[in-house]
Amino acid sequence: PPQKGKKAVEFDFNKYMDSKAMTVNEALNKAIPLRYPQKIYESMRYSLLAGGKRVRPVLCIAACELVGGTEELAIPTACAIEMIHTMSLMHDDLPCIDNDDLRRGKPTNHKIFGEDTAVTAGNALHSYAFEHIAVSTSKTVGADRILRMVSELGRATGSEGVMGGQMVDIASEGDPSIDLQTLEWIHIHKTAMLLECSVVCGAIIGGASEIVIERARRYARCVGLLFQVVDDILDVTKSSDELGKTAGKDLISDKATYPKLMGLEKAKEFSDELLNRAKGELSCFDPVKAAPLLGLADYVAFRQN
Ligand code: GRG
Repeated sequence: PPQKGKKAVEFDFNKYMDSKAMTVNEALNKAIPLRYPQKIYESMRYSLLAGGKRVRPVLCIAACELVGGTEELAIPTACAIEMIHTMSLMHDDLPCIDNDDLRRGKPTNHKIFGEDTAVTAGNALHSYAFEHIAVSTSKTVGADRILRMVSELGRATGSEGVMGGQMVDIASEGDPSIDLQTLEWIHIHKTAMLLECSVVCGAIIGGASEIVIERARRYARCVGLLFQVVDDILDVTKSSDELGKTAGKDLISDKATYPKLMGLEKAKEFSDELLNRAKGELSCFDPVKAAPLLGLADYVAFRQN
């Protein structure tokens, strides 16, 4: 309920999310058309256009709009981030890593196109993402902002970010002694940094001041970690619902998760705390302008998949 003296902000989050996701899907479809050599583009488009919640590009657009920029300005960067996210999923699904058969409800990329093509098409998506930012935003913003975004994105996805997180995750697989600190390090690097980068790039391209960029970063850091804590909680609660039992599969499997290391109740308390901290970072903004990012934090916290 709204606090006394504060007017409730009317905001249809689902409508916002659907319409932004549709815009992103159209832009992604246009960004990578089918051409020669056909197979690499088919493979890139197969995973890129296979659905997905589009949380990262929508965060990027919402952050840009929060600081006074437009959707149009943020779209190429938002799409580039989704390209990198998609390639990380394609590579994560490979037999040498997670060996998954299904992704976004469809057979994984290597199941359709073969491992050789899935690796190559993933690499192509990674390179193209940077080209897309440089080429498509150079018409609308100055080189200083592009340079900053490219360096944020490179750091967030390289060995100091997602790839570093992936390495520690691989190294600690099946390790029964993994502690909460290591688990958090993995999650921050493997998952939270790209979500954080989405918001930070949105703020940069929208022309935010340093102070606002750092505030957006702190909001996004909480949302990023929240994303993974909720993922871990869902793994437990979803599987217990499916099994009709009280203990879900990830309380008994080898995988280290928040519920496993701190207990389900404490993990839920931690997710509430992260949600409050994320929202607290936005309290200095006009609530109407902050409504999409506040809604996105709730969406991440209360999602069911
Ligand atoms: C170069 C970025 C990069 C990575 C290569 C394979 C690898 C190294 C990293 C793995 C990264 C990974 C799979 C992280 C998990 C992130 C995560 C929580 C994915 C699920 O995200 P959702 O729920 O998925 O947003 P949708 O399908 O909705 O987009």
